[in-house]
Amino acid sequence: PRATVHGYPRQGSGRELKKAVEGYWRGRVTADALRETAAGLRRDNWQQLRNAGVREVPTGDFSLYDHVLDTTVMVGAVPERHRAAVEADALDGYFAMARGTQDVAPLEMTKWFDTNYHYLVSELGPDTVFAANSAKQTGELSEAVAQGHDARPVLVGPVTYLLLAKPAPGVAPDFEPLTLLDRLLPVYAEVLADLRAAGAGWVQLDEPALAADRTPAELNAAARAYRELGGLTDRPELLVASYFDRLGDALPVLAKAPVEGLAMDFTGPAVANLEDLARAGGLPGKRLVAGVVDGRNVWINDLKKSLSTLASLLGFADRVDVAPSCSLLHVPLDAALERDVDPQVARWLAFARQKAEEVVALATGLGEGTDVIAGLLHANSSALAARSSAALTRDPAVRARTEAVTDADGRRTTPYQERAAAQRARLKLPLLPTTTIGSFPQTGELRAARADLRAGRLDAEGYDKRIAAEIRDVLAFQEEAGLDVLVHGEPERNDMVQYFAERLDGYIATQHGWVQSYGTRYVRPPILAGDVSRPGPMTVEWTRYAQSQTGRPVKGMLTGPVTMLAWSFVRDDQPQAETARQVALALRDEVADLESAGTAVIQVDEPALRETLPLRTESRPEYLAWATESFRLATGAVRADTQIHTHMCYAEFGDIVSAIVDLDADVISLEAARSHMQVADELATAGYPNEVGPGVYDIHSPRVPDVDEVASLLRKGLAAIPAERLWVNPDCGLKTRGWPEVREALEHMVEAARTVRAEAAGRS
Ligand code: THG
Ligand code: ZN
Repeated sequence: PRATVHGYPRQGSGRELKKAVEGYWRGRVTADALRETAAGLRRDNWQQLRNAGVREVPTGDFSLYDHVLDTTVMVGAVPERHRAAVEADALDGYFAMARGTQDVAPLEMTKWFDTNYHYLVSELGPDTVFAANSAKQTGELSEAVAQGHDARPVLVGPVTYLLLAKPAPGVAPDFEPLTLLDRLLPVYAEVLADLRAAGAGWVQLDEPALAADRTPAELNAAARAYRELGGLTDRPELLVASYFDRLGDALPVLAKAPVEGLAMDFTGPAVANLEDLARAGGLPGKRLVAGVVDGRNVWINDLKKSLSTLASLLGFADRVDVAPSCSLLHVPLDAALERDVDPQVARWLAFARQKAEEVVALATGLGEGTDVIAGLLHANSSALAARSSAALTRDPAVRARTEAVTDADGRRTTPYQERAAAQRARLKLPLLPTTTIGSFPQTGELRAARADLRAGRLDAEGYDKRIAAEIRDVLAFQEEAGLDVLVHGEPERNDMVQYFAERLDGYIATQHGWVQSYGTRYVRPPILAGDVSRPGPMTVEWTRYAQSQTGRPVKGMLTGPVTMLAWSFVRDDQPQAETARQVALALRDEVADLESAGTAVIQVDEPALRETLPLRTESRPEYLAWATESFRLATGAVRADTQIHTHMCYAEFGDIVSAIVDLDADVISLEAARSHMQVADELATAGYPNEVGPGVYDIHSPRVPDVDEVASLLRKGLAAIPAERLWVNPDCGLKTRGWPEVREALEHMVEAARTVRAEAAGRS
């Protein structure tokens, strides 16, 4: 058996790729220098894999921005509006599609399945003409071959590519890109022929979309696609890869297809693939690349368990090779770079480099017998045993508390109607109250102050003075602008998850654990390593300070349990529901402390609630149950006259409306400006009983809306939601915006609220 991987982190150990690309954008790095950096990173990655013992390396998985955008270029589906830029200069045109220019909007960005990676959505229509452009794929393959590697190009498969696309602007919204399959397949055929000519023995076609719920028509399309590609004569051997969940109904389709191999995921919910394979009669005559090492978490593999999975797979295919479940793009590069992680925990960690070593060990054990890897197996079992018995992972106090949780703990004792009356009496807000989501612009000065604090150039006292001054400025502006419920602006927070992770026991931080979020933007997700508890208040002091500076209510701002899990690496040794409950109880204590400190309005944000929704509908009810339970557990203990807010960053929440109702927050703010208040209609139709703040201006754009524009959105909102339950707020936090535009936009928002408030009062 061979060890291989589907893809590897692109950024380099010092995020060299980010620096080179951003340098190129600023005109400080030439195109040649950028290409040289990129080639060097690919060379290092292949060498690193080869050194680990991987004998078949991936190519084409590298990207200057996004591999789905690379696929759009490969099939010639450049949108009309970007064509001039691409023709003038391929590289600048590529970045124009990714980021837009002064004149043209970029492609839309969205999440790659249920990961935290974002891809650029291609825009297709009935007039789309595809044309093959294999240069990037053949070029990278040739590099690897020239460097002496046995390489396997990896492409986004045609079915997944079309299923992830959307109708181009101006095209009927019900246009289905999948109808373009017959036009797209000849382009893939040409790319496959080019890759064969460039020396490819195998090509991998990634079809993760087939691991989600698919209609019979979509499955038929997949069958047709692989019948046609498999039927080509001038082509390399084909490996169709799926990951993130079981193949389900797509398994018999691919098993029957005339392709030489399948790569399948056997981790997490996708372990069901094992039974499904048995039921389908295996993959006779095919190569199976078994994804037994979880490619999405940071924990060492249970090698013995994987070996036994592999052993049972041996009977199912002609040849079984070993791989991570998916591309290693989703994990940081190298755990060995972490010098500050507790050595006990360090033994439990496997990032991309360590996962490559794990698949090599498994392939060796499978092929040559476990004796050959006895030392590794022993070290592995002892690390796993240490992890499961460590005090960090088993805190009796935390366990006792989660076990004692009852359903009643997660329910406000008073129904919404009565709470609303109590809150009205306490807060004395006008009709259509105005507020913001929480963060205000994070200026360069603030970031510099934080860097100075870390570097020891600024002491804690000096830093706190800077933060306090910023809070006073932010409050003064809000009072002047006439906002009703104020925020302190979160100047003390680097990131809404990291800030809390640093203040909770059970979480650990990394120094170099960067993972690509989109383009040149990376996150360093904290790691949920142990049982979670709160050593002390996390936000009370700054919230109390802010409240002491104004007579108007200041919101307490927290990150909800689902988001605290979704933007971290979670434990794989207990159900997520248990981890969520631990985080929820820690937040519950914070909520109680804020309430005792006099905070009348507390917002618990859950931007990740919708995006974490499982791909398969069969898994959704269980997820939504723990997601909503943990939110209610965090917020359920407050008094009737304490107002709980939540915020979510998206307009498409159709799948989770009933979960939103179930949160029983007093007020929810949502994105709506870009969808023209459709959200308000949808919530009204669903019978949403509590208060809503559909965002009246799009913070994702620097454009300042004028008063009339906001007022007309508000009137639209009023058509769906009664004035007593409608709030006025922007779409999202203001952290990424500049002060001048924020000032003007909020002034316009308040004026629009006043106008429409007067109209509403006149009517009643
Ligand atoms: N926090 C965390 N995870 C997230 C988001 C977040 N995941 C989803 C979404 N928001 C991702 N969005 C972004 C937006 C900006 C950046 C990264 C992800 C970003 N990163 C800096 C960079 O790459 O230069 C690094 C930031 C840092 O120094 O920590 O700008 O809000 N946890
Ligand atoms: Zn938001």
